[in-house]
Amino acid sequence: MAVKIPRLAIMGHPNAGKSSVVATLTENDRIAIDKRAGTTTESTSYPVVIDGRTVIEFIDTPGFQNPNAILEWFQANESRGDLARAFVDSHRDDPLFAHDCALLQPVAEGAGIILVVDGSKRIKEKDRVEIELLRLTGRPRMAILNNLTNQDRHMAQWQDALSKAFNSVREFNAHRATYSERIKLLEALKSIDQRWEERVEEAIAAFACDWERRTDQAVDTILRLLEEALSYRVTRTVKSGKLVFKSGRDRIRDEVAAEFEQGLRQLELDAQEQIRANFRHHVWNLPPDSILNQDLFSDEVGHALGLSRRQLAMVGVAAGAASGATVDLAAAGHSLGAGALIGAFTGGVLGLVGGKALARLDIERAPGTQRFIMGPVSDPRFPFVLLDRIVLYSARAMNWAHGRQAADEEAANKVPERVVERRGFAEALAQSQQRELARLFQAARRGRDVTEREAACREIIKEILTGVATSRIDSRADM
Ligand SMILES: Nc1nc2c(ncn2[C@@H]2O[C@H](COP(=O)(O)OP(=O)(O)OP(=O)(O)O)[C@@H](O)[C@H]2O)c(=O)[nH]1
Ligand SMILES: [Mg+2]
Repeated sequence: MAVKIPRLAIMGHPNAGKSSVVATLTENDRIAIDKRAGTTTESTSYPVVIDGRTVIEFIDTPGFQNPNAILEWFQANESRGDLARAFVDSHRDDPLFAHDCALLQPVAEGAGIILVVDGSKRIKEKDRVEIELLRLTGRPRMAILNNLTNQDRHMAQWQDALSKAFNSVREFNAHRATYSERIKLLEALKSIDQRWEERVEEAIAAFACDWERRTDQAVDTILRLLEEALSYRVTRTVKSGKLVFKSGRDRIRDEVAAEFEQGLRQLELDAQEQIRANFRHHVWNLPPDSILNQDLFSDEVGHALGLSRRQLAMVGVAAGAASGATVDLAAAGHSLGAGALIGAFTGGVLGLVGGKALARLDIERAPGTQRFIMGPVSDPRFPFVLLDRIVLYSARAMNWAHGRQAADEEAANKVPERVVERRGFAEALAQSQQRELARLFQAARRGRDVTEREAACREIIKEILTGVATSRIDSRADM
């Protein structure tokens, strides 16, 4: 028999977390998940399509309706071999078993089984019935222990009961699983049926390739954001008549500064949107105090992210020396957070703002008009803050399991508490890497060709992103 795409039916009690597992494995956050039991009422197939090719397929199911009756029938007919198929064949027209036939249909057609159990609950008789029933189907089968309420005391008992009946038993948390944990689960699928090995290998390779491509796309988005933000300017031409009084000048200056800030915020939002879509998220939950909820120019963001003053001075001087110009970065040692900088905007219509401002304002005078030009960003700290924030956002997009959706994190069954570091990523880079980035920032700010600098920075940013998507979720994703 030709080996087809691996298909796996996800079975288990109502509310065991079946749909959550499917959503996480297929990166589909549109699958209905709810704290009430009975959310899934029909079996639905979710193929994973990569490059137009289905590599694996998961079938979300509502679980059994009459497990006792099925088990009894299986036990009475054990000699008939392929029991799932035999059961479906002989109950096809029985309305009492319409639901169970629909559930067993994919299994009858050869699908493997993933049983999802809530390992935090005690094993009950009906669990044993289902375990035995699934064993008797003879299909390749894996059991997933989803520890919904973080109670370990029944886990050993589950392991014991499941390992006797399933080819593989794994702990898997549909809310916390990272990319690498998803891959590990797929790896384990290889062992549940040798005939699948090659196809599962292929599926894993496709997943890995796709992830790499998405990571590269995220790096692209980040580089573009930085370059666009650093070359961003706002220009406003005003009739001189409107600038006779100081109040008029101040108003224009404030408006131009506000537009400048708003433009930068929008660039960040656009980049976030691309990254969110790249990692296929439609919903997720940000804790109210998340640094991603704070304004880009707030003190809190300015303090938590970016380089320390000392680091900045170190890379600033070096970058300046290398390019023969020290104007921008020499002031680095004195700079405050980005938030303080824009607040310290005092240049007025005369234009020169000084080392503490986000950007300088120039005014070009022509007969009858004046042109206000704000930008590009001159604060050497700002691009590092922006980089840190978009990396944080990416970390969240990469690590937020799709089955978690916008789960109520205050619920009793929430994920483990962790101490969240309130620090960015740029600070932890090697000085040579910080310097490399500072050079790119400076070139972008000066409107120079950045292609030459980009390659090294691309690698640095990719290294950061790769680092955040390992088996342990980087706690900073919760910042
Ligand atoms: N904390 C936590 N909650 C989870 C996890 N997996 C599922 N849940 C929650 O458990 C509840 C049920 O999840 P579903 O995925 O809808 O369960 P189901 O087995 O598909 O339920 P039915 O379709 O009703 O049979 C939801 O409130 C989920 O958010 C998990 O890994 N951790
Ligand atoms: Mg469901």
